[in-house]
Amino acid sequence: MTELTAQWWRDAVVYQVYPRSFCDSDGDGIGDLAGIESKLDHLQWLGVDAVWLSPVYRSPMADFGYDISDHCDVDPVFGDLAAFDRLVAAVHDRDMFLVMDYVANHTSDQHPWFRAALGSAESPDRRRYIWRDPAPDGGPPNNWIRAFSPEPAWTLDESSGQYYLHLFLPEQPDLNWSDPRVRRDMGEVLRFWMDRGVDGFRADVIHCIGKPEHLEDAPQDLAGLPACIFDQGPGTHECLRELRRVIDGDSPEEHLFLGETAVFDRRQQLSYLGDGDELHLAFNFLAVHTRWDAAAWRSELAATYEAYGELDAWPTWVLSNHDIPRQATRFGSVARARAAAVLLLTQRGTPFLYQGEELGLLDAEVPPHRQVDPGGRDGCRAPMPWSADERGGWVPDMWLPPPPSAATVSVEAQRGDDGSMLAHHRRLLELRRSLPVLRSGDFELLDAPEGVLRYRRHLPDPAAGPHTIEVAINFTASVARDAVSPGEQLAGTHHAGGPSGISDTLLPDEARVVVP
Ligand code: TEU
Repeated sequence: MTELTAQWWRDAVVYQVYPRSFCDSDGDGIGDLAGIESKLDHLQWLGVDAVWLSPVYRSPMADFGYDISDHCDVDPVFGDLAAFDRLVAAVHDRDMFLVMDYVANHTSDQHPWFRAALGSAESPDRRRYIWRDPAPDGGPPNNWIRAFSPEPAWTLDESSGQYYLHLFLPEQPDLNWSDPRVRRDMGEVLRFWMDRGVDGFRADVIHCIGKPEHLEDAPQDLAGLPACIFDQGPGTHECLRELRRVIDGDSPEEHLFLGETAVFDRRQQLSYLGDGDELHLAFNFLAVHTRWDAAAWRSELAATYEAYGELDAWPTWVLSNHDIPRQATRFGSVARARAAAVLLLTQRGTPFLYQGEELGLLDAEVPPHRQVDPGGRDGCRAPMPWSADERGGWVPDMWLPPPPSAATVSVEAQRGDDGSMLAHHRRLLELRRSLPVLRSGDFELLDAPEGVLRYRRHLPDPAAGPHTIEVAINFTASVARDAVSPGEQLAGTHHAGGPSGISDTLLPDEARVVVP
């Protein structure tokens, strides 16, 4: 049974499960909670410490679960509350933590709150959402654009003659967090799931929840961009402090409050940590959008560690999720993704892995007649291949087509192969778990030849293991000399480990972790 320990996330690697695509236990072509439970032994074998579940709440699935119609129930496609309770217990039995998605910015348009709000400007439920009269020309109240397509973030409710705000789909109306009932009820949602045993929340687009009272037009330089990236001002911070108090409850620092701060301004990202009284962790999406280039990563790492260091804050590292092309696809090769795993898992901060990343999955090519996501993100959501057949063990009418080459890029094909991407991840996770210097040591960039990123992790007084570790990554397709200190190799893309790393040369796409 998991002992709740203060700030457990500082020592953890978190694995994101996208439940629809993880494992299907009942053969309906859609993954479910019992399927996830059946694969926990595998995740434990892999060596992750926590599982973050994308939404499993009751939902009409206009945005595949990010449109919630009941915050206190599980959608039947995934199972039921009893299956959820079994999953929590099974995760804890394996000494892992369970983090749940928390979608606070909006609900489904099928949520009873929104059904009650519709139609009557008099209903007290009306104020749970954001309504405005039309502009003088009858059009939307301001120039905000919604996510996924360049259309207004407003939809007219014909019966009342007012528009409601939705930063995402029209089926995802934005909640009004200045309404005390929204704050109270959404706090209760957190308590409901903490009472069921969850260890924390990944809060969806949480930077959006406060809204300025006067929803003015976006300035010209932001006007074409989706409004979900805007800084919504002080209202959000006040809400975050309130939510943090709920999450802390009587046992502060035991439940994680992680924000999907999908913004591209570092200061804005850090602002959601408050004075240590808002989010515990904020996703760093600047790293997600850093291209595969040594100089680009050098400056991203330097800027992140400097900014977080000044605040004594704990960074996060993530390379992929269910919204963006996978890194094997994005960076152009599995060999690069293999080096990227070394980069990700040797940082100071909490790393996140997205299901399938450990196999080096590529995005599926989804033909137009199979596309289902209104945001065009089907490719990275293709079902996880477990067995070495063309559908990765899924039934023929799986909800999305499989990723390419399931026969070789599957758990079954890779588990017994010491040279596989899966084995590579397992070794890196084991190394991180066994070496305090990799988890909490300082970070320092070292000089390196062009195209190579080289850094050192150092722990003045480690509880166990070496004090200093060096990591070197060759981002290029050429051999790089004088690129890494000779020394004992602990892990790497090309050699599993052992006393092989005596040369200072890196092969193309090679990454090495050594004791210099
Ligand atoms: O994503 C928020 C978000 O802003 C993006 O990452 C989004 O997918 C991108 O702008 C698309 O172009 C979160 C969830 O991760 C995503 O799956 C949901 O669709 C979205 O919120 C709405 O809940």
